[in-house]
Amino acid sequence: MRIILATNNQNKISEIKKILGNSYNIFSLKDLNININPDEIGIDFKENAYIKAKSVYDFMKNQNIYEDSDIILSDDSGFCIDYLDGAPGVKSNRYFGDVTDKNKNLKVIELLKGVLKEKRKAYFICVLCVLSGDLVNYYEGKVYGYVADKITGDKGFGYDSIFIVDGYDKTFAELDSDIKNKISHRGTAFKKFINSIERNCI
Ligand code: ITT
Repeated sequence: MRIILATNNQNKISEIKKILGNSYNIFSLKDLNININPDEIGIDFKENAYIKAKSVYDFMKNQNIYEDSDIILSDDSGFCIDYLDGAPGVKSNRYFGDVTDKNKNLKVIELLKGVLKEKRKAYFICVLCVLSGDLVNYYEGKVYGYVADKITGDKGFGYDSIFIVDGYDKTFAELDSDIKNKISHRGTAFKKFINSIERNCI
């Protein structure tokens, strides 16, 4: 069984490989020479996750490289801030335009300038779409915390350096990757996925 990661985000690939460990046969799109970047036009995380997995599935079918036991796995994730009515949310990658992660984080800090801690609540969400032939399954994970008023830490990616996770007095970017993966939105969604595989539900 091959697990094909339907993502072009190298940071996600690294995290996913760490979470899944050595027990699975994992391929990136690059490994299979698949060069596609579908438009994420869905209205929510689930729709976008499906769009990404289905585009890779259709491409592989067309190229005759899809094997019956293949699992295509996509990850649609985002950062949702209460004070911004859930933004950047489903548009987390492009909400602030084509700018660096650092500039996205600075923009968030600016938008929340002067806002009290109680009103800075936020969460990360990850929705996995797992597609194998006609079977489609979804797994969701969330992690709660609040938005910091400055950038701290240099690990991780995206909004990690401004997200202080509940139960820790640290941003995700200050935590070692194994701790982040244990408690993160992605880690939780993958726990559910692994559970399904182990129960032979996929
Ligand atoms: P693919 O669609 O190719 O998978 P992407 O980066 O466009 O890559 P998304 O559409 O799911 O992926 O965008 C999610 C964005 O949310 C991502 O680019 C980060 O900015 C942010 N994000 C997701 N997971 C994160 C995490 O664990 N830590 C920090 N930021 C994260």
